[in-house]
Amino acid sequence: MLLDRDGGDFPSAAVSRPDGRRGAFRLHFDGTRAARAISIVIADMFKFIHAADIHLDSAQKGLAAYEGAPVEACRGATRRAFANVVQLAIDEQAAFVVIAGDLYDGDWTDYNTGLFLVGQAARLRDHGIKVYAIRGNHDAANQMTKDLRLPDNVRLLSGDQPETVIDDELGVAIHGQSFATRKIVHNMAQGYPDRVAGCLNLGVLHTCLSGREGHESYAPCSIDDLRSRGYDYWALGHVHAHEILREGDPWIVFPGNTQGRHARETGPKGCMVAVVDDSRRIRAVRRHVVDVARWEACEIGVAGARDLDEILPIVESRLGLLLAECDRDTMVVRLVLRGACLAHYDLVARSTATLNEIRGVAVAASMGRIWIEKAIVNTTPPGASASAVDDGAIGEIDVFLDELIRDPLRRETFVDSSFDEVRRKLPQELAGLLTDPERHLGWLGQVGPLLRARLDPGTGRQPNLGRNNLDDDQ
Ligand SMILES: [Mn+2]
Repeated sequence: MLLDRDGGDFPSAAVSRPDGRRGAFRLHFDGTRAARAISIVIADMFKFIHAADIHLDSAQKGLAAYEGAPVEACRGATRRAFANVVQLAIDEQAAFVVIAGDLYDGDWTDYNTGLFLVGQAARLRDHGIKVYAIRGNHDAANQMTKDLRLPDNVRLLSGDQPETVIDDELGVAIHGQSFATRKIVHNMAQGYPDRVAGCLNLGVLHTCLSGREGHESYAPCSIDDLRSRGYDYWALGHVHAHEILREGDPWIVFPGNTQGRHARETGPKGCMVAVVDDSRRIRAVRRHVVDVARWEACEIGVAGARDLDEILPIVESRLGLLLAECDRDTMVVRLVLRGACLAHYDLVARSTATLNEIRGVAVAASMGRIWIEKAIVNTTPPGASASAVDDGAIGEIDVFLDELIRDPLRRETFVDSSFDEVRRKLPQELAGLLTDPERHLGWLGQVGPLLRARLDPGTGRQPNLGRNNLDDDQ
């Protein structure tokens, strides 16, 4: 049996007791006696896992459109990340797993999603591990047209009203409520039941709290609402970025999602392991990383670079650093180039070639582990306001573009009127692309250099004129 040091002088280890309860024993050495007496102290303790936003079978957005993208490596990433959660629960001998909503990305396209979950739940059941789950906005009851019976170790909490499940054996009360419909805008936490005396009290809730950036107002509530319930740990879901809002009295935790799904869900993704001591108090909470394909954003300064040849080695060394820090099999990187440089004109005018040169460097430097999802060119011409010296027609255009870039209101009015006719002719799903302000900024940033490259012989460059480069990158 493996013994590990438990922060003190005595080795200890988790054990399964004959009565099925989990505990820990510590060996106490009495050094004063010639023959050392060893006593074994059994202390009740258990662990639980808190995960949320698994989004089973969610697509990895922004990959499929490109030949050579690691679509295969990323397909099934959400499944493998969840299998890692299950394996973690088994390795940690957890008593139960809490899933705080959005287990599914939405309605299943077929039964395979559900069958996968049945298989994983059965793995947990075979190790005596229970699952307590609620539905979130993505897998709200009214969103799901298909269903499967789950193994009996899984308890899905009601969407009709908040309910409490008590595990007498462990002395745990789990309070929670599923989303019955996708859009729940009232404060759910206020209706949660009172704490159960003598138990460890867990609240499971899918919420945006009081509005997190980029999230709509789902079941909003305040930290005070949560504290007022008197629970020990709030297992939250919905916000995909990991955040610990309180470290005790009570613990309030967003584990974040288990697998990033697009370029804005960057960095390590995982779940929480909580250790509960023999007096039903949470002794420790730690995070465990489970994602399999890592999304990263990487800004690279290329100020002063004269051409792409000078930029590629800079990119290569930065990607080398990223690679050294990441132990996942696949990384998907959105790259942003910044800085005033002569290379700017070429980068913008030949954006497709630039992107693919950079992809080539990434693939070569990483043995195929890194895929560049996008290379966004946010460079500027050399000399901060070089355009100001140009008082001809191009100079006027530069000034106008500059104003649009600086003034959001004017920009939106301009874009609205310019795109009005195009928008009416486009199918709705494409027309939506024209309303994204970030996209507008990106386009405007490219217009000046493109015009300059095409019209101004002073730049000495003749980019290929037959291609429309405006929609390449943004
Ligand atoms: Mn979610």
